[in-house]
Amino acid sequence: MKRCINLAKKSAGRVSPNPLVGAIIFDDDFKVISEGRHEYYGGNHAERNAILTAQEDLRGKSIIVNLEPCCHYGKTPPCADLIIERGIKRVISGMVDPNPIVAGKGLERLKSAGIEVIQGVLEEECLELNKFFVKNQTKKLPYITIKTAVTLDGKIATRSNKSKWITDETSRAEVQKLRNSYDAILTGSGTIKYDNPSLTCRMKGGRNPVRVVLDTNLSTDESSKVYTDDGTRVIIIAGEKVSNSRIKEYPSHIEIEKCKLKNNKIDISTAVKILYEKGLRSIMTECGGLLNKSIIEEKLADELIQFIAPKLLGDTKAKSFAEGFDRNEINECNKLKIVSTKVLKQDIIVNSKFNY
Ligand code: AOF
Ligand code: ZN
Repeated sequence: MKRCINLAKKSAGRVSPNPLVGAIIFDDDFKVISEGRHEYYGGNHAERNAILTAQEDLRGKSIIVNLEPCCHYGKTPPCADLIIERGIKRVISGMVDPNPIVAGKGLERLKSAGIEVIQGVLEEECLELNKFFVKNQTKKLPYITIKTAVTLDGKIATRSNKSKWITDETSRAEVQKLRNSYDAILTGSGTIKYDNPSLTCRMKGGRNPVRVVLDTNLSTDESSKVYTDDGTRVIIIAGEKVSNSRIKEYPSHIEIEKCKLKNNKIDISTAVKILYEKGLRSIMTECGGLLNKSIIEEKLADELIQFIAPKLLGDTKAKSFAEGFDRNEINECNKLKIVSTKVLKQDIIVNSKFNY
């Protein structure tokens, strides 16, 4: 199953809104006969690819797949039927498909055909692999990760908004990998003005994420790097009151959506729903503390990834990655669960999940 998960990961950033799936066919001596993965949206499912690449008769063989085989006619016919047709005798599945049109029915069909089914192998790892898909299917919302580069005292910038460079080049290379796997990067107008980031993916073989800027009053400069037309989608979510003449001043490849306001700022819950409807199923923020705070306050954030540098700013006016809460008691804190830590060259990555 670990091999299956690693195989599936090779398609990171390529299959959205579909899940990451790998499948391996093997015989009773655990000799691998073939493997396949879902490579791109609309393409063959992993099981079909594994079955089609096999050079031998599959009767009596086993297939292991990190997601329950499907039983529906979508872009391709049901994988469960193909598995039955080829005489495979055993299916090992990592997790039940949260998609309501499958949801256990794929495994049921296999069992009714007399196939041995083992379900739930490395289930936790499989759920983590497809965390975006699970959130989308169960909540009809994008999976949202807050990404930060902070000092040991949790600061992302000085009082004059200088943030280059808190973390080192090893951390920044990791960020490139993340950009490759999320559908979109979300930022705010302040970050565009102070940092002028490009938010592209410079990883070898990577692909650019969609860039999304929340800009209530359309105050960002049209020539900002984030608005460069490099063939990837760029979206601005603006306040409902912006004028059409101001909209026309932006380059024509930019999609500008008007959004309802809350306390004179973009209503983040509505903005996130707009982005989901535009097909964005996983979003990573690279922004200032006020936008992150709104996302946390509205219980929209799923995960926090902190790149922590061994530096101390120690200035009360320095900027935090989440700020603006009015809290007097420790029990008002947001509670998270740390899921992993990793030491890089000098910096560390702390990965936590929100627990509302
Ligand atoms: C995939 N790849 O390897 C498996 C999937 O739109 P379709 O026809 O490709 O169907 C997508 C659904 O198929 C998806 O939501 C999931 O429930 C199921 N399994 N999907 O994209 C795969 N095995
Ligand atoms: Zn399928």
